[in-house]
Amino acid sequence: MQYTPGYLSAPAADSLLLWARNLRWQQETFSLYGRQLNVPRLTTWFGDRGLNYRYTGLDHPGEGWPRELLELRECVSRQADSPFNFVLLNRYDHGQHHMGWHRDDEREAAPRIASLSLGGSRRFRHRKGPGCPSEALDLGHGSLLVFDGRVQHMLCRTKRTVATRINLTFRCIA
Ligand SMILES: O=C(O)CCC(=O)C(=O)O
Repeated sequence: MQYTPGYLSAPAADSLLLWARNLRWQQETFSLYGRQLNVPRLTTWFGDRGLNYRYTGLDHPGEGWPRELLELRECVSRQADSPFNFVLLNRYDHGQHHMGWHRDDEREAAPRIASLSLGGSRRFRHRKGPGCPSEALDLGHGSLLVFDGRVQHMLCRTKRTVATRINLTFRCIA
């Protein structure tokens, strides 16, 4: 885990957050015992044209990059030493929006992920595997976390009132 608080200046993080709030967000669903349930967050993405990031049974085709992310992608790629070609954005509007324990270990995705956080600070946990002790990191506005997606990780629920958080996870998809 390589955590850089204040990776973006406050004004740069503020203006990226404003821009990101107005993207076309999707409510994805998953099926459990025959019922369709909402994923507890909103999602959108960008990627190189022709790419398709498929996870949890859903396709996420790349259709190019908005100019607002081009320079950021270059900087984050240099910082993480990885040529990112896809970014998945998650939006957490309140404390019940979260992401449970999982690994990002799809065969077509490189393990290195760079995660930029905007908005309300939220607690991220990581651990070697089920039953292992976990460590916590509070991901603040404008921070960057570079990590290995094969490590189990999650974004915790909270009962606190929290501001909307948007997170951009830069990835390299084959
Ligand atoms: O929102 C976060 O910081 C966690 C995102 C995450 O775990 C993921 O996209 O795989």
